[in-house]
Amino acid sequence: MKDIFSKEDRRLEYHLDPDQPVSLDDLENIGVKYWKIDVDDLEKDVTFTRIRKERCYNYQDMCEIHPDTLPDYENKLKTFFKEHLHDDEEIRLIMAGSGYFDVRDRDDKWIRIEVLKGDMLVLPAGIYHRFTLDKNDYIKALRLFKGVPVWTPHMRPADSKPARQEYLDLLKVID
Ligand code: KMT
Ligand code: NI
Repeated sequence: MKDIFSKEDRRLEYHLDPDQPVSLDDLENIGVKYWKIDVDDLEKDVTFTRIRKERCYNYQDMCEIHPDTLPDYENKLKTFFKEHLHDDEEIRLIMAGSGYFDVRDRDDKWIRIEVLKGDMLVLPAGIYHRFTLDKNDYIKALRLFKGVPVWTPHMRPADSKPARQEYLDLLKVID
């Protein structure tokens, strides 16, 4: 993947040459979790109910990325696309629209994860990542959290953060 992005370029699909599709096992191997959820009937979706309970996700709100609904739209998008990590998991359930989460693999190379309606993704605390809209320029996502939400991004380099060290330890365990 090219690493210098214009506003348009970063909204494109990216493939290695030759193409190398990413499997759910590849994601699991770096601690990223994924489920498919029926967002048209969320409260009846047993997977969603189970995950929320098991993982203690007791907070949720809706994040709609559109110039009319997201205050400070342009700056927020810029920040989402700067490589960063969090002290906590980043949990998103896509209700509508689409976009890309880029995460670093074990070799520090980017993996581009396309998210669509019904995709539920958990990025572990301490993983370097970024987010961009795609060419459709719209996404609506449910943000979940355990406890009082903290969305603070720590821009790379953030290697001295405890969450980073804990993530590196996690990688050793799941290898
Ligand atoms: C984030 O933290 O990158 C976001 O909330 C992106 C929008 S949710 C798909
Ligand atoms: Ni983030």
